[in-house]
Amino acid sequence: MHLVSVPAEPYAFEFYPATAALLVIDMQRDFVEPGGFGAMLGNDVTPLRRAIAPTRRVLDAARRIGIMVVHTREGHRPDLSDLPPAKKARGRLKTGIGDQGPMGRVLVRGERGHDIVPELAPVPGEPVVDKPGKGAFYATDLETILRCRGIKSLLVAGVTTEVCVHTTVREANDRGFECLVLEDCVASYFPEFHEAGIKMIKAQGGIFGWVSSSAALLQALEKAGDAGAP
Ligand code: TIU
Repeated sequence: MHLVSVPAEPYAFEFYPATAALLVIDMQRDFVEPGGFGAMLGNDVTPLRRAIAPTRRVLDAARRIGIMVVHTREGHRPDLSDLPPAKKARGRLKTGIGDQGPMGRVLVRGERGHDIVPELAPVPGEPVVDKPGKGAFYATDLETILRCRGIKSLLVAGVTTEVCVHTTVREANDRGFECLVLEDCVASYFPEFHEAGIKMIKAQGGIFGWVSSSAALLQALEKAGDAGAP
């Protein structure tokens, strides 16, 4: 099993494919397509869609090499019993979480809007973690799933940079996982938040993670000869 070394900031990110997982965060229609939750918050979804293609390239490589892939989805039970009243009330939205929107009930499990975009759809064997909050470790079995596979390193893609990606990477870092955030595979509705969010991760010696790109990761995997194949 070969060590993969990815040029990254603040310094090279090193991992073994057998103990790494690609974590694809909340690439759901509700965030990246018009008419979903993101749009209802007043956002233009276009910047988020730019993360789809590079994430797909990384996903293809992970599947080929045998790197574990885990998907997350933000959303709630149809009876909304796991929706905190404070989250429901937030934003004073005309159409909010649980209400009927153009893609079904907003951020509700089983609805069209809640599902992952077809380009990045999970395949059998890839765990999908449904989460009621912004962080993927809060009120989920993600940590158990990762520990059972001996995962130590996380390659992170998804949306949005400063909300669910940041919260999840912070949670992961506190639990001892090393996180490489792929700058072009994460996105925000706000370019300035994306930029600042990325800077925060890698500042202070990589205070809670590393930052690189999909191209750098793919090249490093190639250089290692896709050597982590189990
Ligand atoms: N609004 C926003 O930027 N994000 C979220 O509400 N959820 C996620 O980031 N997934």
